[in-house]
Amino acid sequence: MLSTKMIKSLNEQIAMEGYASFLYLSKAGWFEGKTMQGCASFMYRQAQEENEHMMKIFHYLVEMDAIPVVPAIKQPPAQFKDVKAVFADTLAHEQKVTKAINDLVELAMKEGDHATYGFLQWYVAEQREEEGLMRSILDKINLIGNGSQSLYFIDKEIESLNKATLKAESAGE
Ligand code: OFO
Repeated sequence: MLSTKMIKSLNEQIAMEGYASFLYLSKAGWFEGKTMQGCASFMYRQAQEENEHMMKIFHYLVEMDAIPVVPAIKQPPAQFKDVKAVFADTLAHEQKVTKAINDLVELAMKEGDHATYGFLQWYVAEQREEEGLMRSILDKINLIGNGSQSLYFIDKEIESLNKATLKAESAGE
């Protein structure tokens, strides 16, 4: 049985994952406006993933006989300074989510809640992966440059990265 505090915290995490999904969606829209289809596809896929992360917690709460709360929709920003700023913001946001997951893990340990502790390990690995991915994209942007002549090449890089991720996902990696 989950504690009241754990149910509240997991519901807050549902809201955070839902917001992350919307934030990625907003970035997809921004890239569409710049006709950077590779980056837009990357952001759409991330938005979908975050939605799945949200649903995973939703179903976990149901499984544990607790009530999941559908969060209110908080509006993400729709405008971004430039391509590098979009990915820098993405990394910063993923770091914020990692901190929230770590806090949840600590709560589970404190409460001796082994079921939730085990459940959260998937999120720990996922956040490590996502932070690494965003960091490598920022490194690439730093190499290629962030000026208008570089946008085509950044878009192609992200497009191939996105295709590789999709391929790995369909292979179940
Ligand atoms: Fe939900 O994985 Fe990132 O935020």
